[in-house]
Amino acid sequence: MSVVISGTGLFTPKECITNEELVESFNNYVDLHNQENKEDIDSGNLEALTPSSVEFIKKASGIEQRFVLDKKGILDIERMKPKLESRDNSLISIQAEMAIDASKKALDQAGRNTSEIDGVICGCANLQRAYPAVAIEIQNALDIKGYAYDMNVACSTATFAIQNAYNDIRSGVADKILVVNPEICSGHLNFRDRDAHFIFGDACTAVLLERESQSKTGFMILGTKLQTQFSNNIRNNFGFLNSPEDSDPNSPDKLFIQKGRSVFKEVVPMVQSHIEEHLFSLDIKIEKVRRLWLHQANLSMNQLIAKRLLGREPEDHEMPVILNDYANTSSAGSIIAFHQTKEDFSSKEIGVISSFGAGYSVGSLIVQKI
Ligand code: CO8
Repeated sequence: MSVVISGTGLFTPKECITNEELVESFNNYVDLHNQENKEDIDSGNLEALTPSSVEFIKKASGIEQRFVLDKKGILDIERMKPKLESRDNSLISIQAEMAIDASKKALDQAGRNTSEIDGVICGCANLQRAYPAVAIEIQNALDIKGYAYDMNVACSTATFAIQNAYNDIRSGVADKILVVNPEICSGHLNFRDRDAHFIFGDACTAVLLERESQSKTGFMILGTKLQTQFSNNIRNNFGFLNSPEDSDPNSPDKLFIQKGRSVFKEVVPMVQSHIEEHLFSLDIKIEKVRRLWLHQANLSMNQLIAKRLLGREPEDHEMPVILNDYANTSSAGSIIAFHQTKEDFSSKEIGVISSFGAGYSVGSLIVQKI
């Protein structure tokens, strides 16, 4: 018995920040900071901040813009973080709202009602609260019976969550499960950090999985494979022990920090061998793979992974890129690429969805159009 991805959905925030807008705001902040601290900088007590550049961002990452929940707060140099209204407990939370929108689209695509769903898994790099689970809130709002839970494997959460759903459906625990990835990356991005201020955007994806026997459309999952290996190179120390530890809640380590170069060097070979081993275990040659839907963090990284796998430069249609428009949306990235470019697949054609990121963590799904 196998499992099918019968529908996908995407929530994209209405507001968008171009590289030009982001760099203009960042450089205004740098000018102001350097003017205000001129004496200390001149006397050598403080290092001057260095401006960012549109050319660097495009060249180093491939990112051209990002969608965000709040543009004004991010670009305001007195604030440099999104301004989100606090909602009282009687109102739906922001992440649940994003996920409900994406879920309805996935259900529509699959031709399913919420009454047919047995469970919800909500996974993302940053959850807005510890409990009750955002997944249970989504389950409640959509009137879904069964069970729901949250999980976090940073950028790899979608593939890890899909493996959970896949195993539950195969074992008979459930027939149909919704996996949602509401990523508000702008909430934990340090917009004052020149090395990272351009990297992330916000979005939410939803994937509906169901028993193969019950779906006539979609993509059959031929296999799943997960891998983790500890690294401090992508880290965020925000957490519930910050207060008892008397740790400064505003210190930069409470936001996203990475050693981008090391991540690039270490993760590329990890992902390459991971996908090669996965395909080998299923006796599928790389020539049979029509498309690689890779995690959307860095364009050169994806080009290098695809080149090493294919043994040649990838064609654009073999490795879709959405990070130019969306930036890195953590676990949603590879699913956005899949969602946007899966429609031209013919029956029996094979593709690979692969996520990678903090942990380190790598996940892959080999899928075949029904
Ligand atoms: N403008 C101009 N110049 C800059 C800027 C800037 N904004 N930033 C850095 N530079 C300069 C540097 O100072 C350096 O100058 P010099 O050579 O004089 O020292 C030069 O540019 C080169 O800097 P880098 O070596 O850092 O630049 P790279 O070419 O390596 O590019 C990247 C940096 C884009 C970060 C690249 O290394 C990269 O993308 N690596 C892969 C990262 C990756 O895949 N990360 C995945 C993490 S995502 C994840 O797991 C999710 C975590 C949870 C999400 C939470 C949401 C917030």
